[in-house]
Amino acid sequence: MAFTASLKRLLAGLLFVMAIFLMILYFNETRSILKPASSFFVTNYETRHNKIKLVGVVAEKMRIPPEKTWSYKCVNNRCIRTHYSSKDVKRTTFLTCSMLCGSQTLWPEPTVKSLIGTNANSFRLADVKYKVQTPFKHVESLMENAFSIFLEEIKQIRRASGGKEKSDEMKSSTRSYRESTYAGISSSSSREIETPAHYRRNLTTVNIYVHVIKTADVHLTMNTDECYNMTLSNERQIIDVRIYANSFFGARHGLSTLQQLVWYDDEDEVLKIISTAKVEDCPKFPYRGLMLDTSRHYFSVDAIKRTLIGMSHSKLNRFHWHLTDSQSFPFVSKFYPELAKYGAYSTSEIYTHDDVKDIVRFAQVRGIQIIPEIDAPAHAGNGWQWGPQKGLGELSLCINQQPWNAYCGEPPCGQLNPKNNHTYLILQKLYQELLELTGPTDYFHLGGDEVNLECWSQYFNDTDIRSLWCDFMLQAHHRLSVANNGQKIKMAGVWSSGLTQMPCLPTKNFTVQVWGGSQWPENYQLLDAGYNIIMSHVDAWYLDCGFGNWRATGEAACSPYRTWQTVYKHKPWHSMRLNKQQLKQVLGGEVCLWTEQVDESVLDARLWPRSSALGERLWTDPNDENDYAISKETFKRFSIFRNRLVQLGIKAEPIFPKYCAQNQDECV
Ligand SMILES: *[C@@H]1O[C@H](CO)[C@@H](O)[C@H](O)[C@H]1NC(C)=O
Ligand SMILES: *[C@@H]1O[C@H](CO)[C@@H](O)[C@H](O)[C@H]1NC(C)=O
Ligand SMILES: *[C@@H]1O[C@H](CO)[C@@H](O)[C@H](O)[C@H]1NC(C)=O
Ligand SMILES: *[C@@H]1O[C@H](CO)[C@@H](O)[C@H](O)[C@H]1NC(C)=O
Ligand SMILES: CC(=O)N[C@H]1CO[C@H](CO)[C@@H](O)[C@@H]1O
Repeated sequence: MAFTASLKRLLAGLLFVMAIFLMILYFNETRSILKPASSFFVTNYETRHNKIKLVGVVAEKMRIPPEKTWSYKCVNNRCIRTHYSSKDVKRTTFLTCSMLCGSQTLWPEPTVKSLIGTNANSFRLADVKYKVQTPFKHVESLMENAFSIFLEEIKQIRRASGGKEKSDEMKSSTRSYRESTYAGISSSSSREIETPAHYRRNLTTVNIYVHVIKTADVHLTMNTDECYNMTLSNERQIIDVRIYANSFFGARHGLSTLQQLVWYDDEDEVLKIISTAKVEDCPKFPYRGLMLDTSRHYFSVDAIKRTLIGMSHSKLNRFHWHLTDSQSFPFVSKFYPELAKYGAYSTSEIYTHDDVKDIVRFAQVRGIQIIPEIDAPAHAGNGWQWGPQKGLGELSLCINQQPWNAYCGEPPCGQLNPKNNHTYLILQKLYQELLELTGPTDYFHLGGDEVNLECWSQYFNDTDIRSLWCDFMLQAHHRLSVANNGQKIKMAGVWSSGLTQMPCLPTKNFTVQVWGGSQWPENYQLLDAGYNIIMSHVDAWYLDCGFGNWRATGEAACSPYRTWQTVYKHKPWHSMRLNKQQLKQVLGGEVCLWTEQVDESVLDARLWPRSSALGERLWTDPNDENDYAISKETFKRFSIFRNRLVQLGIKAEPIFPKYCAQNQDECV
């Protein structure tokens, strides 16, 4: 009794505190609804050539506590956790052990060759020198920006591990110091107390030379050469890093690999880098995508940037931005602002031209192309209501019509009017401004999925309603060329559907993003018809699945949850036994995050680290000997990579208990 009474009092107290907290939140919220940037801090870079804002977005309070109670020992290529008691021997941190003991830790694993040394040097950021050698000015300035990001992220990693900005300066206090260059770390020899001057002598200068040789192109295409090779060599107190690539994109991948050879040692309070390495690396697939739906829920520019940061480290290179759908229309068109006015969830849940430009530049310097999609003709309702008022007729039909399940796949309904010429003009203008914002491309997504014939047949009595879809897609495709200054865009993307089985879209001009099951016959049918395809199989690469049914009717078609192992092990080109020609038609794959049940508060956890599993599947396409098990070595690398994402401010899901992260191989 007494217990429940005090419990009640405690609960009442808690409720009161929460109420106050919520009130404070509310008042803060009402003041700055637009960009909830208060929890983020923002760093700007300025380049020599022009002022570009390359905002680094990192969660401020992301801290990984140093594990002062444990030291790690390399035994038989495994790091063994031991209790740390002796205060006169320095502890070996988990990362320092893991980076130098056993198999290398790069994610995604390099494809051609990777020899990673097992020695490390300590360095200060101030002693990192950088030189880019390229005849191309644009490449040079982008590489410089990429390098600034490299430095800034290393600072962030240090900060997240409890290191201070100051530690880049020389320490003034005398401190115990263990050898910074490890010659096999299983020895636990310690050194005497050393002076700061001595400490300085043991720091290495890191010279990074980047050579971009062949192409001036700074816009990603399906043919971009993303290969690079990299060597790290160590002579005395100098480490020379040489990165060779044919394009900016290859060189940037090299820099991102290099970053994975750097870590912060929270015992020595110093940054460390592997001292010797040789890497040759080339992606297996040119299209390595991640799709985010910003219509079911809105995501802030900061949240999208965080997503791009995760992608850049996972070597994913296409951000497919499912910008609009029938639920909302957040894009503010210069030509037709009515679309957002009638279609956005609120006046702050919008993307302006400046927002898109900001995101495009943020992505480009991270090696990522932005591929916007205005889904059409289906999945277009809210935002398109104003036609009749402006004398343009019905632009979209069945908007919000009930019962929804008669007229669309999910509420609310809406499907563009295929017989209104104004509808096409609006699309053309939207394509035009999006192309201006995202830059030259050889691939543009037209949507095209899940047309509901019942919706249209209420209005039209054509003998074959399906041909309305063909005509619509061909007209949209024509308008795309007009929007692109009359220049044809090599490939237009459409989602697969029953309609892509009709041979009406020319196979040379359309690429089909296959989202049906990996066993569905459409996979073969589309390949045999001659289409290039991008795979987004619902049974492996849909990240929104497994969170139950969000509506009263209709089955939870999408369950269960796709684990990172499912994402990783999905290798359809293998299970489908594709021949050489068919394999050539597979441009790559894409994870999709539909956001009926996702908003910013859970975004990171839905995407990461599962999307990174796709990163390795498409970059490396590792040949697992055993189809059923994922190797211990993969678990180790993935766990370390996931922790890197956390250090960078991404709230990635853990893949197992922390005990298993600390005790390599013991849980798998
Ligand atoms: C590494 O890049 C350089 C410069 O392109 C090239 O000469 C060399 O052949 C490359 N090495 C390999 C193994 O590809
Ligand atoms: C539709 O509009 C385009 C310009 O956007 C025009 O060239 C074309 O003639 C129009 N077609 C019809 C049938 O009105
Ligand atoms: C249906 O077709 C008939 C001619 O076959 C035409 O007179 C009528 O206007 C059409 N109705 C609609 C809704 O298009
Ligand atoms: C379709 O592709 C072919 C071959 O690349 C090209 O010649 C043709 O112009 C394209 N058509 C359109 C409408 O883009
Ligand atoms: C590990 C390492 O390089 N330690 C060196 C630190 O500096 C002293 C003095 O220069 C050398 O004797 C150590 O070998």
